[in-house]
Order: sequence, then C-alpha cells, then structure tokens
Amino acid sequence: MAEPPRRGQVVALLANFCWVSLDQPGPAGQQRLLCTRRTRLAKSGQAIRVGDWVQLDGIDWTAGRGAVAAVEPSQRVLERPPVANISRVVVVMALAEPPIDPLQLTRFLITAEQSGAAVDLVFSKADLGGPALVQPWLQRTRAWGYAPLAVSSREPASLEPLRQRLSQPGLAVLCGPSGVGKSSLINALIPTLELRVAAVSGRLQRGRHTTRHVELFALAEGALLADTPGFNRPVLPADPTALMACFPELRTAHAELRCQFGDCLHQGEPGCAVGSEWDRHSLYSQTLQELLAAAQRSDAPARTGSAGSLRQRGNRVEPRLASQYRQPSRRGQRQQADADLNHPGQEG
Ligand SMILES: Nc1nc2c(ncn2[C@@H]2O[C@H](COP(=O)(O)OP(=O)(O)OP(=O)(O)O)[C@@H](O)[C@H]2O)c(=O)[nH]1
Ligand SMILES: [Mg+2]
Ligand SMILES: [Zn+2]
Repeated sequence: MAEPPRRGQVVALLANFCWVSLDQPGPAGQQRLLCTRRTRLAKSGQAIRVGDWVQLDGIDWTAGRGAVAAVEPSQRVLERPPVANISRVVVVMALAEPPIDPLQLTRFLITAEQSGAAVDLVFSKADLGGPALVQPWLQRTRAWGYAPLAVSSREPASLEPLRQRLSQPGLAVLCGPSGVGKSSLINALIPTLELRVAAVSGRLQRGRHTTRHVELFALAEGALLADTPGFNRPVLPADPTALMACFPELRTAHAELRCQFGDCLHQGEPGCAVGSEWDRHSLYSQTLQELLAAAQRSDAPARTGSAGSLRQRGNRVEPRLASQYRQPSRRGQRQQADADLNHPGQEG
C-alpha cells in the first residue's frame, strides 16, 4: 500500500541531501529522514532552504530515507545565511576575541532588520570584558533601539534571560562573524549537543569558520535555534532608500518628525528633521554611500529592489531627488559594494 504523503521541516542541508524533521513520527517513531530532491523539483530550480516546510514521498522507513516532492511557500526569509520561516534573528557579537567593529555590527543588524523578523542583539564572551566594556555597549545599543543582552557561554546564569527569549515558539537564527561563539552558545543552551567549536586565531583574533552548514536544533517545544556559519561582511539592501528602515532609531525619529521631502535620505537635505546628531549617523552615511555607489553603476537596474525609487540617467542609475548627494564613485568603494551584491556567498 502506498504511503500517504508526509510533511516535515528541513533542519539541515548537505550537498545532495537534506535532513527533514517529520511533523508526525513514522511507524517506528522515526523523527527524521534523510531526503533527496525529486528531479522534477530540481529542474524547476526551486531552492530548498533550512527552515522550509516540505512534502515527502518515496519513503523507505527501514532505511530512514525519503524524497522531497514539493516545497511549501515560505514566510520571512533571511537571505544570508539562507534560512526560511524565521521568527527572530539574533545578531551575536563578541565583546572581545574578536573585538567589536561598530560598522560590522551595524551591517549585521541591517541584514537582520531586512528580514522583517524580530531582531535581538547578544553580546557574547561577557566573561572577557569587565563591566567597563559591557555596560557602555549595552547602553549604546539601547539608544539604537535594541534590548541587548550580555552573555557568556562559560557562565550558565548569564544565559537565562536569553534562554527565556529563545524558548518562545518559532525559529531563531543566530548569526554573526566567525569565532564570536554562536555554536558555543547553542552548546551551552542545549547541553546534549556537542557542536564543534574552535579557538580564534591570529593577531586579529579571527574565527576559523568552524561551522560549515546551517542546522536547526530544538531548545524547547516549538522553539528552534539555527546555528549558522560565521562570515564577515553581511550583504546590504540593493535599494538605498530601503536602508533607513533598517535603523530602528531612524524609524522612531521618522515617526515623530517629518522631513520636508518624503524621500529624504537624511544626508543634510534641506528640511531634514533627522539631522546628524545621532550616534550611528556616520555608520548610516558610510553604508548609504556604498549603496548609492553600487546603485549608480550602469548595470544596477536588474539588481535594485525598488525601481520606483531609482531613475535611469543616461547609462547610469541614481536615486530620485537625491542626485545632489551622489559621490564621485571611487573605484575601490564601487568594487567592494559590487562584490557584496554579486557574491554574497564568497567572501569569508
Ligand atoms: N571566554 C569565552 N570564550 C568563548 C565563549 N564562547 C565561545 N568562546 C570561545 O570562542 C571560540 C569560538 O567559538 P565558536 O562557538 O566556535 O564560535 P562560532 O561563532 O560558532 O564560530 P563559527 O562557527 O566559525 O562561525 C572558541 O574557542 C570558544 O571556546 C565565552 O563565552 N567566553
Ligand atoms: Mg560555529
Ligand atoms: Zn531627513
């Protein structure tokens, strides 16, 4: 007799297989199956991401194998690391080893905000930085609009507020640079796991890219955590006008104040109500210039998210009404922005 169709969630992706956690256990209590992708699905070009809900067929219970026949439509998606159906993104930054780089932190927060999921900020390795280091960062990022937590995977008590937040139903993705202790945190939160971790190395105290794949783990009933490989330069939105929505302090300022022009980029335009007297103004400007430089490139139209906010001028593209803020495109800046947009998966 043919097996009725089964449903499950992708919890890990390998080169040609994925692990699928079943929503109903199999006849002998099986929880997971190792699945291939149906050729039809592969041909349709539909990608499977960790977090996707999938329908299975061709199940061999004895061998613990099956095949993904269809991928269900997904909700919120984090582009990089690719994870579907997320409910929160937890940006993890170490207070030391490696030290915090505010621009990199901002870029991670921007990627997290772009997903549309709730964003949490966690400062890890709190045992390495005394209160003199921890407190100013907590204070500073509260002013950005976050509710940051400082934790140490070496001090179990410090993890409790984080555990409470992450025990809510849903899928929380931990992301951040390599070596900040994402896998160590998950090991500390779920002691039965023994995820591989490795010491940071070199003068810059860089991580060693120990985690290679995205994988989901259950913290509590219905609460999943995704461990992800660390990387150093998160992708920015392609559309410069989408940037301000990724800064909570700008969203708040904007709700209260009204700039004279609806498409104000808050770069000193006449009638700008936001101004430059805010902590991340220079980080915002720096990121914005990078996006504007990328958007100006003649081949940009295909990559910009919102055609309405950019216009074609000769063979270049620029944001509408913001032309006075165009920067002469410096080659290096352009190449870097371009590399970020084109090859998000290739830099470390
Ligand atoms: N002192 C201290 N060291 C920590 C803490 N958490 C992690 N570490 C160390 O930091 C190093 C990197 O930890 P990992 O958990 O591998 O970091 P990761 O973020 O998963 O790195 P990738 O998998 O490369 O992205 C290891 O040597 C850990 O032992 C902490 O809270 N305190
Ligand atoms: Mg890791
Ligand atoms: Zn403004």
